[in-house]
Amino acid sequence: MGGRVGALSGREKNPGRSLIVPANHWYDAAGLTPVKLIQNYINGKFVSAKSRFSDINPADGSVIAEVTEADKNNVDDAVQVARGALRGEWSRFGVRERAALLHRVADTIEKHFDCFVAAEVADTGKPVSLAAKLDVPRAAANFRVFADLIKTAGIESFHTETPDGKNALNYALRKPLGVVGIITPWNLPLLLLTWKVAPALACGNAVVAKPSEETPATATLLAESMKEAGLPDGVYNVVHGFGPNSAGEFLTRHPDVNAVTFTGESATGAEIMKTAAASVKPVSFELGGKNAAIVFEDCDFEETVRGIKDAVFLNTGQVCLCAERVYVQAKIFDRFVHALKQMAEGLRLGAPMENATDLGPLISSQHREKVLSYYQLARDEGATTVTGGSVPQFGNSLDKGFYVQPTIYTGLAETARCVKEEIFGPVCHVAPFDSEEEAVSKANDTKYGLAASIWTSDLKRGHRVARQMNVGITWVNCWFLRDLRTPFGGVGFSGIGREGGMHSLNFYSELNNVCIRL
Ligand code: NAD
Ligand code: 6OH
Repeated sequence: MGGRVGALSGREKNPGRSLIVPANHWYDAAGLTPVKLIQNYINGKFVSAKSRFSDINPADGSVIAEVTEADKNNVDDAVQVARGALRGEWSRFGVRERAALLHRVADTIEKHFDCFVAAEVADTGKPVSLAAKLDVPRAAANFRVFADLIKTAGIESFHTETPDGKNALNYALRKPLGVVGIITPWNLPLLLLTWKVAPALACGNAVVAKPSEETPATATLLAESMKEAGLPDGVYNVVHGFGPNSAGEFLTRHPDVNAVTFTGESATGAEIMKTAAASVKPVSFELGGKNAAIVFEDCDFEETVRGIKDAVFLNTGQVCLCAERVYVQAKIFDRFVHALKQMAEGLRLGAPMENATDLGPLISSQHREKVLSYYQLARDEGATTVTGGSVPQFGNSLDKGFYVQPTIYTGLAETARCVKEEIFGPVCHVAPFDSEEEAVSKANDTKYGLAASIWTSDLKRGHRVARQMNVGITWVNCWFLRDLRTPFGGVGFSGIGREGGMHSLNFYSELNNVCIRL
């Protein structure tokens, strides 16, 4: 990698900032003419395909690049080379070598930090400050954490004494699953991809990744990091395309893919489960949410308002963990709504590459239609609009982007669709409650169960309420504060299984128990 000021669209709008864009797939052989072509990566090489689709910059609707859509043969090639790689040089990498390699991948991500940030910002429209603070550092951290963990992960062992007097030693061997299919969404593209790639490689698997069609760039850049770090060809492969009848389905249906790990919408998870069922593949699913925040009257008010502002609006509300339902104890309800409204109105919507920007656009025109249809529905369902509810006007090229106003509603019934369905935008409904019991009951009244946050100065209450939350992750007086060793996942429609720390290592490996008669 290396390169020069390049083809990413943020550049034109922000001439002051130099973006380093890698040569390989962004430029032709002379390294000068932008080819703006993002290709599949199979067996250590960039591979083209006949069918193409456009990678759109959500900040102004411009085309960033053309992307080659993998056909069935490309996906099959990727799976077969991954299978082959499992038998080759990669199989001779011991734990220490794999860990060292993962650290080198993290090093290359850090070395090409600006490049990854620029690519992520261009694809997603997220503010450069967020990509630089969250997405790219977390990608490097994902590799480092699993590099360190695999080195120290113990194996289960038991000294066995049977009732009839036999003695044995049992111990479990950790082996790779084989070829892992990885399907990821567009909201935190590199973060969520590496959250799966890193433990999969730590366990010795080979992977075929299918990033979202909306955000193909950083998965492709990662291929270059893998190469630079010395990963044998065929161990990390990328196929681009869509879901049904495209690369996503071809990958999940493929009989030689041993497991599927997926992050995305619950309905997509259900489809993938059906497809993967034919060959009895293990699945790990991180799906949608309709997360609640519960704000008690004894909370640290200022800190809580700031925390809820992040929980609702970070990444333009496009984080699976975002709070779309905020329950506030009646005594502080009016004051809280007013303070959150001021916070929302203080958020600076703008060009993603500007350092001062707090909120970028939504990912696509189609997603904006969805979010705006919920804004309309909220009004139809009788909501009071505290702030927002519409599309901002900039008077420049950003008007062609997919922006919406940060929005707060009150006054909806708990049965309203806007209180029940995941919107995935910068929007929340704030409702009052009287008792702790009522808040818990309302928060848990959902088919989802990903995350919850509880805001209180009473630590006993924090523990008590956390225990009653029907979710995979509960935060007390914080939100999205991550320790990568902890179990991460959801209940109900929010997912199957847990990833994080040993939970990831256990999903990405087969345990083979050995019993030795003593
Ligand atoms: P999505 O489900 O539409 O797409 C995710 C990925 O699945 C994409 O790569 C897509 O091409 C692929 N895909 C779609 N249909 C497929 C099929 N039939 N077979 C195989 N692959 C298929 O999700 P999205 O719109 O990209 O992301 C937003 C959703 O993801 C939200 O619901 C959000 O809550 C969820 N999400 C969950 C988490 C979590 O950790 N729980 C994290 C991020 C996003
Ligand atoms: C969803 O949009 C965010 C998921 C976050 C993680 O998977 C993580 O590991 O922090």
